[in-house]
Order: sequence, then C-alpha cells, then structure tokens
Amino acid sequence: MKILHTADWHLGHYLRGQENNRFDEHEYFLRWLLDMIESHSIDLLILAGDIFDSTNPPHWAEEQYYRFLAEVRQTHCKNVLIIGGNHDSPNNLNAPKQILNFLDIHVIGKASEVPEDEIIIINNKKSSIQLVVGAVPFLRDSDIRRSVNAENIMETERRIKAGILQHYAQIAHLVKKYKEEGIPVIATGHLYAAKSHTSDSEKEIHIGNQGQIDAERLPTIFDYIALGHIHRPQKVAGLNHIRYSGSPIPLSFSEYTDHKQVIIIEVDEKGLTDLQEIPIPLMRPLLSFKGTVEDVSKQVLDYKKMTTLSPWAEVKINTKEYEYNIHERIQALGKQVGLDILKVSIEHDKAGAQNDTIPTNLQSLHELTPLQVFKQKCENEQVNLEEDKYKEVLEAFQSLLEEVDEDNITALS
Ligand SMILES: [Mn+2]
Repeated sequence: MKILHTADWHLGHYLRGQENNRFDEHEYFLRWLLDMIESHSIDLLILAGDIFDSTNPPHWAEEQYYRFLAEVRQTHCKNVLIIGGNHDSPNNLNAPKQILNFLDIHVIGKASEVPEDEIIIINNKKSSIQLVVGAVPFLRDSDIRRSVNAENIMETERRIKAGILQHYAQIAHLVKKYKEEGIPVIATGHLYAAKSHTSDSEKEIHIGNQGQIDAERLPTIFDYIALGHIHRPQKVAGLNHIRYSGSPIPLSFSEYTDHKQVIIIEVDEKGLTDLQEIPIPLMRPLLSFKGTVEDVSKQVLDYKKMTTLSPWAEVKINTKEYEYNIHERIQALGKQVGLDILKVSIEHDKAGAQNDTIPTNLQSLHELTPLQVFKQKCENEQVNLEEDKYKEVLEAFQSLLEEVDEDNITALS
C-alpha cells in the first residue's frame, strides 16, 4: 500500500497583503501532485492539517480545494484522508464530511468525544482491511480539558501535554487488535513536536507554545506518523518514521532556503518498507537580501530571473544611519530588474526582536496576530502580573480567541 503524506497547504494564503495571493503557486503544486499520485500509483493521500490558511478562507481557495478532490478521484488514488489543523475551522472542514465520505474522502475536522471516530479503515477492492489509520486532528485546549481531570491552572503545560499524549494512547489502544492481525497501522496528527526546526509562519498553537510533545513519548505501535504543523520538512527526534512533510510552498521569507517536499511511504504486514522524499519544484522563490544599503543594492541589481513566476523578495538593511526614503529607493532598484520587493526592513544594531513584540517596520495591523496585539496592550497598560498570573490571563485570552474562531464570527489568522 502506497501512501503520500503532505500537510500545511494553507490555501488562500497571502504574503504581506491582499495583492500577493498564492493561488498560482498552489495551482502549480496541485497539478504536480496529481501527476505524482498517478505516476507513483498512490493508494491513499493524507493531508495532515492546515488545508486552509484561515478559518474563513476566500471562495477561490475553497473552489481550488474541491476541484482538486474531484480530480484526485479520477486518478489511481481512491482514498483521501484529511485532518483539521490549527488554522482550519473544524466546523467548516467538517461541513461536507458526510457527502465526501461517499467518495472515500475521510474528513476529521475536529476531535471527537468518541475516539473510535478517529479510526479510519482502508479496505481493498475485495473489502478486506488493508490499512488502519489513527487520524488525530489538531487538539484544541477545549478538546484536552474534556479528557484530563486535574484542573489546576498552574499546571497548564503538564495538562496540555498529558492530554495530547493520552489522546494518542487511546488511539493506539484501539488499533492494537488490527496490528496483532498483521495489518499495518499508521497515525496522522497536527501538533508541535519538541525540538523541531520552525520557521516564522507557524502560528502559536498553545500559549507560549506549551504542550510541545516529545516524539519519543508517542505510542510505538504506529508504523509511520504523518505530522503537520511545522513548515520545514523533517524527521522528528531523529526518528525515521515520524515526519513533518512540511508545507508545499514557502509561507514566509524565513523559509527561503527550504527544500519543499512530499513523502511517499509503503507499508505492508511487515510495517514500513519504503520511504521516499519527493522534492517539489519551486515555482516562485522567496528571496532574502541582507546587508548594508550598498550590499543589498548590489545584490538586487545582480539578480537574474530564472523561474516560472517572478520571485518575491525581502530586504533587510543593517545600518546605524538614518536612511532617507529607503523603502522607495530599494523598491525602485527591484523594478529595474523585474523583482517584486515586498518587504524592506531596517535593522539597527540591537538585539533581535522577540517574536511576540510588535515589529518596528510594521505596515498594517493585518501582519500581527491577535496575541501580539493583546500582549502589546498589556505592556502599554503596564499590567504588572507575576509570571503565573500573566500566563493565566494569556490562557484566558487564548480560550476566548478559540471560541471566536470556532464561531467564525471573524477571520483571525
Ligand atoms: Mn501550518
């Protein structure tokens, strides 16, 4: 049985502003993916969460998603499994669940109170079981609270970790009988594994990214664990069979050197028998130029166009001086060589800004997360709380945010 693992598509993504949508890049990727599915005779496609970039994606992104699903059905691959990520709206993803199920497209948008609902059985044409998948969507704080009793707010981190691991343990317990019959069992999930190499584009999933999971503590019964959330492809904790496929396109300038990929695995009664990393052709590179005004001007002017879609660039300038009109000057240089420069930032020689503080080169509110705004507000109001109390306040804010997210009152991403 051949399985293709991909994740973190973020359909409907914009890179710094509404005019820079990623539709074309995603479209190239999806055409390429259909070819791969056909040429490698894939039996099951797994999308490990963050299908969409926001809980309220633009209509053209939804259309792209459904068109792709219809097209997959016309290939060799007759089974698709989709789980919800932290960017997805669990309810929106689940809305067409019943009808997609008729097409063998299994959707697990959110955690169920009944763990059996997260067990997906894949049959062959003769209706005998070929594979069992434990499909665990992104677990929200509210999903975890349901399962862990100890409700001591000071133990937030322990509680989140324990809750997530307990959920996976339940799933492992349910697939045990299949494994004993010699049927391969795998899992898919959307979580933050400890010590993974992140980029700038993963949204914080629990306050302060607590609840990072030690991969060594995930159940060992699974022949493979297909993860989503981290956008750089990687093995987790050096384990060959626990992997992030990564996002198919770079979602931030910090990913400009990443080699994007999908993963194809083969499993049978002996377990995992083959694993291949298939590089995804890069249609629109993101570039990053750094240095003094002179350095970056030279780098921009030396640039030669070599790709299908013209690259997007960021420029980081290191200077002690005040630079007059620097954004306009750098962008004009880009224009001369046909390069779109989306971001110009000036780094004065001081310690790197923390992720949660508001960048000094901010152009619009859209570039901030709600949590960043909230933290800044606390700072402005000089809210002086002890660390534990502050964590508690942040957690309360995060819970509110999730409620708003789930109700889809407004798109916060
Ligand atoms: Mn993601």
